[in-house]
Amino acid sequence: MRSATPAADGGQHNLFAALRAAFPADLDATAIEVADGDAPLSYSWRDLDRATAMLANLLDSLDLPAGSRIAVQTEKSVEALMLYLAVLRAGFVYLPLNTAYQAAEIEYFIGNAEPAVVVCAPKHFGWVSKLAFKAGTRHVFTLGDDRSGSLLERASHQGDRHEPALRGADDLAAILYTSGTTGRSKGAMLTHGNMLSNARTLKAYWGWQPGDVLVHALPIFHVHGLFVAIHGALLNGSKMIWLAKFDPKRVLAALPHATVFMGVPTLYVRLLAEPGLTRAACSGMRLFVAGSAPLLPETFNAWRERTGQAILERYGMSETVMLTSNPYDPADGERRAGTVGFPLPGVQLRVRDEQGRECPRGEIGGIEVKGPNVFAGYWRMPEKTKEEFTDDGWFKTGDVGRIDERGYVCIVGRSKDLIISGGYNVYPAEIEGYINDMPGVAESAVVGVPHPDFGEAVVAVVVPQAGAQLDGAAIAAALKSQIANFKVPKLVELVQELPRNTMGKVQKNLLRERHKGLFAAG
Ligand code: MLC
Ligand code: AMP
Repeated sequence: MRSATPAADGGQHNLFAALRAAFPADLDATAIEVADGDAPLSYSWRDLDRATAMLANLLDSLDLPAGSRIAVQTEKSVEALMLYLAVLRAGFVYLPLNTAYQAAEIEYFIGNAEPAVVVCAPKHFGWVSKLAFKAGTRHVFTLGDDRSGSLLERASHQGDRHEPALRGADDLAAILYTSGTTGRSKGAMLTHGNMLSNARTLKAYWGWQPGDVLVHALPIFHVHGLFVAIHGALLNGSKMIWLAKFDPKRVLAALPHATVFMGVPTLYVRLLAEPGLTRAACSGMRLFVAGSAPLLPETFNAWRERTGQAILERYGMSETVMLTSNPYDPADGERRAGTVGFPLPGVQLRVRDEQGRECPRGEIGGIEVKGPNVFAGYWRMPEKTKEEFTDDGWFKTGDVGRIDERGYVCIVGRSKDLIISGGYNVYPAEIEGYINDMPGVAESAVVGVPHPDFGEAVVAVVVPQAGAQLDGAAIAAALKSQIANFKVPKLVELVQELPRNTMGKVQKNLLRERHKGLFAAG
């Protein structure tokens, strides 16, 4: 059975079809060069086309209902990228999962999304398949980072031609799990239209041009690495130099052969620690993009001093893909440290105070956005979706900021209780839940404090029950066996009580203040 549903306007809006149309005429040219494999390895555009067709044919052969979710937790590899593209090509819904997630986290995502297909690393097949079959998933495949596993084996029997499923702009392409103020993760539903419109906007705004080569060193389970970087390169028919894992020395070795690099601020901090980062090493580079977390002005300035290049900082979210960007073209203005630039063409952005009044320039309030990039809502959570939109249809980002006198957007904080560590989001409420469930714990508060490498680091402050003997390191070790490693507090402090205001609310700002120098550089 073909899974295609007619596009509402009869046209083809399948994101894959648009990316495929941008492949260069010479399909034998190199599309991806793996820079950190055991041996030199490259993939042509024809390889991408054929392999995604075979994988899409495999998905089609499974007789999945339209709109089926394909959940994927595998190490980064070109084949994992091909799987993403094949899911788009076949018209199903891609659900990427951070490789650090452990059983309890995966159980929640699979239970909530009810994927028809789960693809996992071969070494995790035992526990992942158990969870998946329990949740009603019919197919569990494996995919290793060395091209091992049942997925490619099964796909190898399929034909290498495939007509992309006809998809409307409003049809779902991906679900990204993210979280807001409270409770469990929510699946942000992104459509083909959301992603294609954003990719086209960025292609024009960032001046993607013939001959561009992207160094790809980010994970491929979040917006930055999966959408912004990959869609950018593919929509421009650009080669990618592919690193399965970020390694500053390998990035430096790749820069002379590239023109574009994208990273979270931690990547720039680590590159700056390399003596090999020089003006000469970056002389062929056209564009350095940073985002996913605030880029410190110190980092921006140090980078400019060392390389002669101004990092272009942009701002986005899982729910919206990219929202704002510092200018690429100097005619549009300078790149200003500490700002995330202007709303992208087609994106509307406003700042409102708590009474709902639009703030004048320079005043701080909640950032709200509108545009073709804004998601279709949270998966099976209509109430939550409603809460996150204003009555007049603007999405409340949960970020707090202002628009400066020249129109640049500055993010000054978050109304959502969220820590961003090395570009990964950590929700204090989730970690507090795990800690509070431990024997002997009365209560806890989790905060983010400045960290020279990760931007923010997770710190837990724990109150033992009367008479209980607790050990901070043991609490951290217990968490490490339960949750993704980047969520584990770098420090667990034991205290007799948490500071509270007169309303009884924990004063996290005081905890942040108390610990702000904990990881001070040097
Ligand atoms: C790794 N560790 C972290 C961490 N990453 N701790 C806190 N925060 C992080 N982000 C810890 C591990 O727990 C482990 O600790 C130790 O570091 C080594 O793990 P690793 O996996 O080998 O680390 P490393 O490879 O050095 O990873 C660091 C990193 C990675 C910066 C390369 O975190 C990363 O790739 N971050 C990018 C995230 C990203 O792409 N975000 C985009 C989101 S999209 P221990 O104790 O277990 O040894 C988005 C929207 C938008 O936000 O606008 O783009
Ligand atoms: P997520 O969608 O979960 O990956 O995280 C999105 C959040 O990351 C946003 O709501 C912001 O809080 C934050 N973010 C992304 N880019 C930037 C940036 N350039 N500066 C500050 N915060 C950012």
